[in-house]
Amino acid sequence: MPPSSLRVVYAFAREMHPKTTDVFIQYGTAGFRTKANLLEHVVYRMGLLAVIRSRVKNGRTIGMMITASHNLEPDNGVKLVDPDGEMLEESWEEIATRLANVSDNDLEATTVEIIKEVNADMALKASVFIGMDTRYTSPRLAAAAANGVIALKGTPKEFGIVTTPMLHFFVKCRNDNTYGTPNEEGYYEKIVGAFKNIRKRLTVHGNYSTRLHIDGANGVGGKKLNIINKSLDGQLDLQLHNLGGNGGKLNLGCGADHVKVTQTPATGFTHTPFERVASLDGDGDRIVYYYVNDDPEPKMFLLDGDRIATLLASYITELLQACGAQHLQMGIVQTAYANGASTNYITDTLKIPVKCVKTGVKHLHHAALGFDIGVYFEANGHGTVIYSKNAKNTISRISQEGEPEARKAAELLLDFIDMTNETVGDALSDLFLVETVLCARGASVQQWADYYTDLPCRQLKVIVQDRNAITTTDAERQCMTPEGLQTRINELVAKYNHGRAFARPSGTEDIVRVYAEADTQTNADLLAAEVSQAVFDLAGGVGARPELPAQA
Ligand code: NG1
Ligand code: ZN
Repeated sequence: MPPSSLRVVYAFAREMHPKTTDVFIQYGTAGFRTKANLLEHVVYRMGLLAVIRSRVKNGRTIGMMITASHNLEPDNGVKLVDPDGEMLEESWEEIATRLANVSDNDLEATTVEIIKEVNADMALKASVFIGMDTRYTSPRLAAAAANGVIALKGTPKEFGIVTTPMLHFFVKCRNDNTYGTPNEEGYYEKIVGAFKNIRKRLTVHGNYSTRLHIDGANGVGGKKLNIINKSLDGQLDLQLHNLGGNGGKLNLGCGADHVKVTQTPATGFTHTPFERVASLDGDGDRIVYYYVNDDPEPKMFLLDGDRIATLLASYITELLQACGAQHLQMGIVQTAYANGASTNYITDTLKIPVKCVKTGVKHLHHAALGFDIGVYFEANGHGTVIYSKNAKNTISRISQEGEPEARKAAELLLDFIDMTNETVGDALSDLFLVETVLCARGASVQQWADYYTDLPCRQLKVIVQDRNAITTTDAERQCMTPEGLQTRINELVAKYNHGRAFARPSGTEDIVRVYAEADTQTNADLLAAEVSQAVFDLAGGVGARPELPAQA
């Protein structure tokens, strides 16, 4: 395509998706994310970039997902998905940021510049898959995305409302047809199909109950489970809540992030003591479990991403042993937010290697690739399992040539692999994995919770002038700047039994996040507040200084 025909890039921008704001926007851990009304030009331009990316990848399909995940309704966002269903290559984040922020007048020239820089052959075909969440601003943004693709003569394919992990799955399948069929039916067929296969091999026994409550965060995940539920033949007794409609607002007072961060149950339905609840986030890529007890003031017990990781890893270990493939190296990848008790349990009880990396799924995914089988989860419930070719081949061989018992375990493991969305953390796939393990063990949710006891913890946010004034090292567990902050944190942590705390700039919000854990909830709350004050004082806090909790 000669650069002269890029005129249409400018024409579309001016006529349909003009840049109406000078607010600088950055491609962060989860793509671009901000108020929906600031995004239309950004999404249009990401449509352009997706076409360029597709051509750089020899015409392989690129994904675009319109969502702001667990954020509230007024926000929205866009992120690009690379050909194997993984997050956009990190070196392109700067390119995306540049393209999003130039003026409409400079858009054509910048597009030409980027095409040259990345050496895209504009004569090639380009294919872009587009998906969106349930926000009312999403259809408009998805249309802007498609226009961006069309402006550079790429072919958009719109999937409508899908979960984020579904879109990742479609992209992967489109580029690698051995993985599955690139549409919603293909997704159900593979992932739900594998769950049903497994259920035929297992008997419901012990304390496991098929009843599972779902907090759908009033987003897309619950809606899809409603579809899946109809085909489940009673293998699960799903009680669906917060499906949107009935006045429930997306992620407001419900959903995985609400449950995890506030450590309180979702609103919007009545909880029955000791019954499992799985809480999804707005775009269906995070899941946490919880239950409440029968105290007069019911207490909530949370089973977060760390719990899910340990549950899955311990079950996979058992199956590997049963099929005589224990030489396959399994590892767990976590971030600094992982509860210290989970890390100790992995090391001391499960005796599985564990790695800590920077926040952001791409870092976890990358580290997990270093194992034959890598289990990675953020504490917030975003994670999955990935299996190397070597692992898959070995298990497949055993399923054909092994002794009868080994064969059985290998067949189960093959279904377990099929049930896993390896491209990215997926609440629905994770749900089926968890339910499989609990069913196989005949375990109730309390028994699962008894595997280890979490250290009480607290997460807080601090507003500062420039969050990048805080720089970190050691997988974000230590602050390098501002000067004196780490020393202060060390002094505070030293006052508490089992104390641990850190502060890091968020990649998705203009804030600094503070995390603390300690022997009691009072102490965790106090330590988090004290560290917040230190951040406020030493890193240029804005507004009111964080207060210590009342009981201090
Ligand atoms: P930031 O805002 O950088 O902390 C949050 C989550 C990440 C990840 C991204 C993307 C926490 C503490 N942080 O990032 O784990 O999920 O959003 O959505 O949960
Ligand atoms: Zn999400």
